[in-house]
Amino acid sequence: MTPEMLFFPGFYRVLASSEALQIVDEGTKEGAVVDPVEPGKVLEVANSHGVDVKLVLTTHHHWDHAGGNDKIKQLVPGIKVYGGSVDNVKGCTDKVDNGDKVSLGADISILSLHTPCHTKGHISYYVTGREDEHPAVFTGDTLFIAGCGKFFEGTAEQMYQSLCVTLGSLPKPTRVYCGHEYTVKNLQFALTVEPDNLRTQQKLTWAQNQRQAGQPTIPSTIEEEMETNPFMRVDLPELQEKVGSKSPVEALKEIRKRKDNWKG
Ligand code: GBP
Ligand code: ZN
Repeated sequence: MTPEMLFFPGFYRVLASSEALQIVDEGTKEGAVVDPVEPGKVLEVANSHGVDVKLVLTTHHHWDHAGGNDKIKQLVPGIKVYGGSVDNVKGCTDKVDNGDKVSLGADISILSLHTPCHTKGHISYYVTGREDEHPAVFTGDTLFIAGCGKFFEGTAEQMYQSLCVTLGSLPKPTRVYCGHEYTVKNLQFALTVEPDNLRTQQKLTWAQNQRQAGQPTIPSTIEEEMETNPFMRVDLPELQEKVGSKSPVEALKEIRKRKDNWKG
């Protein structure tokens, strides 16, 4: 996929390519990269846009997210590499905890949100421009479009807190950038849980068209996820009922179990 300027002309923009997501402050051309697994390619894209990469935001310790950190440190001396304080992220220079803030360039603020369960120290990064405008969140393998990450290092209680409380409390228009393009499969699964959800049906048709045209289905928004992502809809009594559960956490556990066993 060729790099694309996805949105936010003005204070900042997000460059998305198959290699990494890049957040760029328009005023200073300073940039941050999220989970840069192939630093050579990432830096080539950054250079071609005149971007000076100052920092790395690592969502979690898995190699397909943190595996490029040592290399990018060699290529960009002095670069800061952020990662969750309890996640043991390769090459991490600056450990972050829930609520820690980092700034980038003139206008960008980055807030660390601890979103454990996929890994125990997983961090999602909430990014805003001047005056809290243009919110975006980089959710790694915690929140996928219409899905969520496997519970490798945590419980359904933790995933409920991460997805439905921490991420679910962000402003509705917040753009959601996740770590993998699983959208079509996730929406097909979502329809096994809620066959009559019109928004899910419509989004599946849209996502299939996007993929056929070689386009990404990312970003989504928190609002769209609340409408279509079964894992984020477990507060709804009708959804709990559909999966034979009596509480949000019990429903989340049941939906994850069904997804783990679903063959597609
Ligand atoms: C698919 O759909 O492509 N093969 C399947 C699933 C995130 S990557 C692949 C899969 O298991 N993906 C992981 C996940 O959480 N999926 C959600 C879901 O299936 O609903 N990873 O690469 C995964 O985290 C990894 C790396 C895992 C190192 C463990 C270690 Br250790
Ligand atoms: Zn992972």
